[in-house]
Amino acid sequence: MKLLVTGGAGFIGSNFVLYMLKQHPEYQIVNIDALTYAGNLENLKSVEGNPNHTFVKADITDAKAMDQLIGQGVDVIVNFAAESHVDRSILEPDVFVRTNVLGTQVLLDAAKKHSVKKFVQVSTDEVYGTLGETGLFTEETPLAPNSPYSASKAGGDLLVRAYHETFGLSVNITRCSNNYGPYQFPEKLIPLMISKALANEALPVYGDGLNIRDWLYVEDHCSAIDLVIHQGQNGEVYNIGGNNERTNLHIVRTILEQLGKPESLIKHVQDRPGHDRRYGIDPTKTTQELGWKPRYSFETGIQETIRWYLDNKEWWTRIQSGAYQEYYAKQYGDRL
Ligand code: NAD
Ligand code: TDX
Repeated sequence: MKLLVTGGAGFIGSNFVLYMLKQHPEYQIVNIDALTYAGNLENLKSVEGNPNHTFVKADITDAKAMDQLIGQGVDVIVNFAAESHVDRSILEPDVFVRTNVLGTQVLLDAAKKHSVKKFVQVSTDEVYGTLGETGLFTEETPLAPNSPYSASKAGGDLLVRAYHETFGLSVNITRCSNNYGPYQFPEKLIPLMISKALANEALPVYGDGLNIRDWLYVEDHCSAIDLVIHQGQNGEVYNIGGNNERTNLHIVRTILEQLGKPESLIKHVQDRPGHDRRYGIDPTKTTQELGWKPRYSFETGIQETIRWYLDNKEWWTRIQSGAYQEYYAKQYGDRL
C-alpha cells in the first residue's frame, strides 16, 4: 500500500505518520508538507532514514507538483494539510481559503486524473457550527460553519463530496473533535496554557471560559483514520470523538493543578469573535460500523500530554521565538 499524506509535518499529520509506520511497517508513505509556521520536521526525527517514509516539501495548491507526485502512483491520499487555527483565520482569512479550499480541489483533481483508489479528507466537527446545551453532532447535522477556518474546511468537504457525486471518485470525510497530545503547536488551548503556566504568565481564557470542546487524544484520532482507510464505505462521512466534553475553564484548572500552579494565573480576556459555544460528537456510526474505540480517557491523555511538554521543552521553546512572538502580540496584545 502506498499512502500519500499531506500536512504530515504538522501536529496530527506527524502523529499519523508515526502511528502508521508502526502499525503497518510494510506501507510506503509519501509525506507532503509546505512547512508553514505549523510544519516541523523535528516531529519526524524518529523515522529519519526509514526507507518507507519519504518527505517532500511541496504546497498542495501547486497543481503541477501535485500532478507529478500523485502521478507516480498512489493508492490512498489522506489530506491533513490545512491552515488550522481559528484565531489566525480571523486575522487573515485569505490563506485559509487558498489552502483549505483551493488546495483540496487541486488534490482532488490529481486524484481523479491518476485514478487514486481512495481520498480521505480529514475534516473537523467545527463545520457543523455550534450546539446549544443539548444534542450532539451526527453525520446528518447540516453544515453551519461560523469562522473563516470552519467555512474553509466546509468548502473543502463540499468539493470532496462533489468529486464523489460528479466524477465517481472514492472518498471518505472524517470529522473529528478537538485533538490534543504531543507535537501540538503552542497556539492551541492545551499546549498554550501549559507553556504559560510553566512560565508563570497569565493564562488568557476567552470570555467566561464556559465554552465546551469535546477532547480526543491524537493517537485515538489516528486509529480511527486507519480504520476509515481500510473499512470506510465509499462516499461516507465518519464523525470521530470520545465523549469527552469539558469547559475551557475545566481544562485550564486541570493543567494548573497538575503543574502545581495557582488559579490566580487565569485571566479572562475579550472573547473570540463568533466563538462557538459547544461542540459534542456523536461517534456511534464510527464505533458501530468500523469497530473503533478510543484507548485514552481524558484523565490519562492529559497526564501524558503534560508529561510530554515537560519532557520536550526544547521542542516548544524553539517554536516560541520569532514569528510566534509577533503572532502572540497581534492576537493577545490588546487583550492581556
Ligand atoms: P497543523 O496546523 O498542526 O498542521 C497543518 C500542516 O499542514 C502543517 O504541517 C503545515 O505546514 C501544512 N500545510 C499548511 N498549508 C499547506 C499547504 N498549502 N501545502 C502543504 N502543506 C500545508 O494542523 P493539525 O492540528 O495537525 O490539523 C491537521 C488537520 O486535521 C487539518 O486539516 C485540521 O483541519 C484537521 N483537524 C484538526 C483538529 C485539531 O484539533 N487540531 C481537529 C479536527 C480536525
Ligand atoms: O488563548 C486561548 N484562550 C481560550 O480561551 C485559546 C487559544 C483558546 N481558547 C478557547 C477557544 C476555544 O473555545 O479554547 C477553546 C479551544 O481553542 P483552540 O485550541 O483554538 O481550538 P478550537 O478553536 O476549538 O479549534 C480546534 O479544534 C477543532 C482546532 O484548532 C481546529 O483545527 C479543529 O478543527
